[in-house]
Amino acid sequence: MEFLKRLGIKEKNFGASTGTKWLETADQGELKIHSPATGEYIASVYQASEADYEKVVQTAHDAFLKWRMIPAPKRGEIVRQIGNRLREFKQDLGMLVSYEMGKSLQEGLGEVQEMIDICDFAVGQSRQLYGFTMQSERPLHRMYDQYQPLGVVCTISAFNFPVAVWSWNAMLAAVCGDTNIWKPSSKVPLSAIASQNIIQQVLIDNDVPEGVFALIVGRGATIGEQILNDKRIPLISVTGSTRVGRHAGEVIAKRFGKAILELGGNNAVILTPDADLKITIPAVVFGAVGTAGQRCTSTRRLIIHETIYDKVKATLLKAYKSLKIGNPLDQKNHVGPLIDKGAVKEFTTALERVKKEGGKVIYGGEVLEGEEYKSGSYVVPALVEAENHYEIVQEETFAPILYLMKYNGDIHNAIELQNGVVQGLSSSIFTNNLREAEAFLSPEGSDCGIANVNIGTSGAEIGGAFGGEKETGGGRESGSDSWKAYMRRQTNTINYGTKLPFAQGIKFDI
Ligand code: UN1
Repeated sequence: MEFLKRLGIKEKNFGASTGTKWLETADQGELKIHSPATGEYIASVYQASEADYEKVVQTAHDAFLKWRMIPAPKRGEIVRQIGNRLREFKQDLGMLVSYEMGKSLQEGLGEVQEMIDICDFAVGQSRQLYGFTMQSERPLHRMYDQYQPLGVVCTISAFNFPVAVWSWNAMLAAVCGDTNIWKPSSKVPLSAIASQNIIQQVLIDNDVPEGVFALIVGRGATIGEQILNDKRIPLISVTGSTRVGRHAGEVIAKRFGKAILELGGNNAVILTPDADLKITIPAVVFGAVGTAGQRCTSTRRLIIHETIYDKVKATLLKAYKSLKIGNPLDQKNHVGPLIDKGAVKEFTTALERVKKEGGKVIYGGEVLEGEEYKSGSYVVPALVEAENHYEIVQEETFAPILYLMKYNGDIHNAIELQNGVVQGLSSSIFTNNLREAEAFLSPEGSDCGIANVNIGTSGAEIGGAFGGEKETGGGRESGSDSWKAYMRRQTNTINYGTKLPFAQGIKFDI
């Protein structure tokens, strides 16, 4: 396929790079990557060895010592050029993301657009990275805080966003003066290798120190554990399940490392009697079936006022019936495959469990068969009537299942249901009622990291801080002031007088 060639994907690819140099290990096993869209074999990736890991970390560390002394706007200039390269390759990389991961081409292109956007954002940020100036209580003293580069950062990304989440972390890290090691999901390493190939030319053209943008594809049980335990890596950003994140968080905390954890979500949309259904229905359907329900931000629960429940249910049923399921590269289709057969199993198991608990599957749930679906990863998105307290509803199932539930009375009852789960990533309300919207956004409103009004739970812009509360992990990445996590904060007090007054008026004469 031509686009694979243009992205530098060969039949067999190495899994570790220090920036422009690929490490040529070929004896640690090969990942054979098939497209969940068609079942076709795409290419293979050699997994990195522990020795490769050692080399990558050392190179990233050596690079940090140089990179941190390059003025931030000059580092921003590299990121600006990376953004331009990504613009050139948007179509090809978007296609690979869609082909390797299974999300629709529109969403694949959207993911690359997120990469471009975060590059632009990081370039602007590179001329800011502001600290405060404070007023000292002592005469002839000056006090301020400044942000210093932190060191080697590692981004462990998940299969569902094969490239964007890396760029949120790596581009900010780069302007902050850090170097970045990327450990992508072993389910989608080709998109990572292609991204590395795309940025490589910028690194060569600008003589960027080897190790500023590194990549390592390897086993979680070996390389992953090495990363978590490695004191040379002061910050690790982990996107994944709550189970994976809990373990990572514990290991990193033990060595006083910093962690950004983007873990599970169990995102709800509240529909009040004042919701404008014209915009609500497409938002809910996109939120629930986009990326085949495999976004952290996917809509999983719909909390509907009892007075509009039947109407919403009927409209949703109609919308679900019109969904076209099939090859995500074909733009007429709305829903692509799940990532693999394991995910299909989780989907069907969840539906079995909800039925046992008293839920009612009112649409979908089938695993599709036939030539178009021969990868075995296609399912019909499910609509299920359920209750919030069911065990399965309390869990995040990474698949297109939307649980419908009723609330009665006022908005506070809906908010209680929305907050009544252990996760806290994204939430939204559809209403034209100012009081309801403001209650939802108030201190007694949504307890999530993201709370939207008249917008779905997924599809956040990069300009906001992205992340969640409770078991979602508490980290923030991407926009707003998330950059601060990638820097070391330092308070400076300078005495430019001839006396030594102590703070708090303490007398100490010698
Ligand atoms: C994720 O699912 O891990 O808000 C990230 C969104 C995307 C990012 C999702 N911008 O849906």
